[in-house]
Amino acid sequence: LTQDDLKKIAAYKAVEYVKSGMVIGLGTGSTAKHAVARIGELLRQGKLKDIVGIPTSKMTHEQALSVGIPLSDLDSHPVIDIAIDGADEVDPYLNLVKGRGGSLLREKMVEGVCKKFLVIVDESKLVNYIGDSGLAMPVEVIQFCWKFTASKLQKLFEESGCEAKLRTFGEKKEPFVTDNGNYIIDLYFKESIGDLKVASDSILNLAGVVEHGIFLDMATTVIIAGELGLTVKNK
Ligand code: DER
Repeated sequence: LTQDDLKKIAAYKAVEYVKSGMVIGLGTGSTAKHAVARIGELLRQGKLKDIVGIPTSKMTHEQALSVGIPLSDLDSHPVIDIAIDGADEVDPYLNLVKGRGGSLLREKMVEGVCKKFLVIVDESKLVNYIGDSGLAMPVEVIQFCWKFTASKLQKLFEESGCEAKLRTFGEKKEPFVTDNGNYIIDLYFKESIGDLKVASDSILNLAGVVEHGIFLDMATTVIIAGELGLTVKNK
């Protein structure tokens, strides 16, 4: 089984929780993409009816339109039945790192108001503690004086050997701009950042910060697809 097969298996399992008439938060990334496609397929087959999708990015908005999912937004649907989304890291307490695809702000807004937040991952996303993967922990910041904000973030976690980098893309290393017109500062840690609530609050305390990619105590169910099969962990 390829990693994408595993992502698809987890995504299809999550869509089994979707019932006709529900308002569904549609996640972003290569795993959530399979869930969006599957919902569209079930709508076309008439196996699902009266679904309203709330996309978490422009990319997901486009994909959902292309597979025929009727869309709306949080202004019209401030409460969501189920959100389905991937994650970059999942710790044993079901805390997450998200945002390596750059959609963390809209994801956190949508997934923060849903009755059930189903996280779909392949087993490579499981970590012992947040930041353990050595991969980026994203922070969405305003563009104004981003260097100042980046240096504040780096200083905040200097005991954890933090390195703060502006996310860029392409040949010319252009700054990545989110759907919301902001920049992303990726934080890389050498050691654990300790208490996640303290870390989260201290990041959000910085005026130039919009949101960060630690999703604390938000997942209600994590669906993990591994070589040996599916595992469903509930909060
Ligand atoms: O960027 C994001 O928040 C994505 O949802 C990410 O957390 C998971 O993306 P993937 O399914 O492509 O690994």
